[in-house]
Amino acid sequence: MLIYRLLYEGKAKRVYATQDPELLIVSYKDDATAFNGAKKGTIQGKGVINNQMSNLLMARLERQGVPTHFVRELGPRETLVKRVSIVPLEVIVRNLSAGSFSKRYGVEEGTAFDEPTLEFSYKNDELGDPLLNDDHAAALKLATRAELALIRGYAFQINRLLREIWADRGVILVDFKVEFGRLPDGTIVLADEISPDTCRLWDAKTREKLDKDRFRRDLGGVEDAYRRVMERLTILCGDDLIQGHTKLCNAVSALVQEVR
Ligand code: ADP
Ligand code: AIR
Ligand code: ASP
Repeated sequence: MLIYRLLYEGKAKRVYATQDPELLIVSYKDDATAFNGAKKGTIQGKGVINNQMSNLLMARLERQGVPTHFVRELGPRETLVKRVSIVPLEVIVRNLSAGSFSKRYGVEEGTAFDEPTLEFSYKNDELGDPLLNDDHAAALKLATRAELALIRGYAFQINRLLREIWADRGVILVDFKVEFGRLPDGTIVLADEISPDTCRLWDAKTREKLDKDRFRRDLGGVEDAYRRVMERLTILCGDDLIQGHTKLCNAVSALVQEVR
């Protein structure tokens, strides 16, 4: 996958075309923005962490039945993905009240909901990503009713799976934002990224914030939080490595027996 040209430079990633029209390369930057780009900065090493974390989590989700754009990690910051036409919706799932929900509805941050709650925002920087409901999304023809139902189902499934992964690592998944896209045949898949830029992740014991809120709110220790939360996740990577190693050993011993 050598030939590429820059198609789009976003706030956190660059997107390159490849010689295959159905595949793209995304490259994760250390640039950080908040409040629709009003606040700008750099989080050293973020691109590498977000790339690797997103890939680990997407690979895991894919194995558990959620179709994703992930194809293959190419480098510390670069990943090959299936090209999709992005559904211009920010799909947000919340387990505990935080951020804009707490502000909008006057609910204390950290209040747990009886069941996860979902909201859509219109992915449109000029309009400031306004909140919208299913009827608005259908009226604006952002997605069909059937697509909205599918996206909603996937979003809750992703929440169940991610919540469990993080709970096993002593981390509370407070909320997150995902994006979906359409493959050329219309199949809806999970796209974009899953990282501390797009999830609120709190230490389960201390409730310390281990995500982009440290940058948004000038809490300090931003790089350290990204590094620590990634370290927690690589324990999960260990499981996968052990599984891979076992498979390899079995294959080698089968081959040795065949040769004998
Ligand atoms: P933004 O556009 O919000 O500044 P990024 O810097 O993360 O965000 O840029 C990545 C862009 O690529 C986003 O607009 C995202 O919707 C889009 N994108 C993510 N995955 C894919 C994909 N598989 N195919 C096409 N576009 C994608
Ligand atoms: N998010 C929303 N827009 C961009 C991003 N990354 C994510 C936040 C948070 C969740 O969506 O990182 O995890 C809800 O954000 P908010 O600000 O609506 O409370
Ligand atoms: N990434 C978005 C922005 O630049 C929103 C956020 O993460 O706060 O404004």
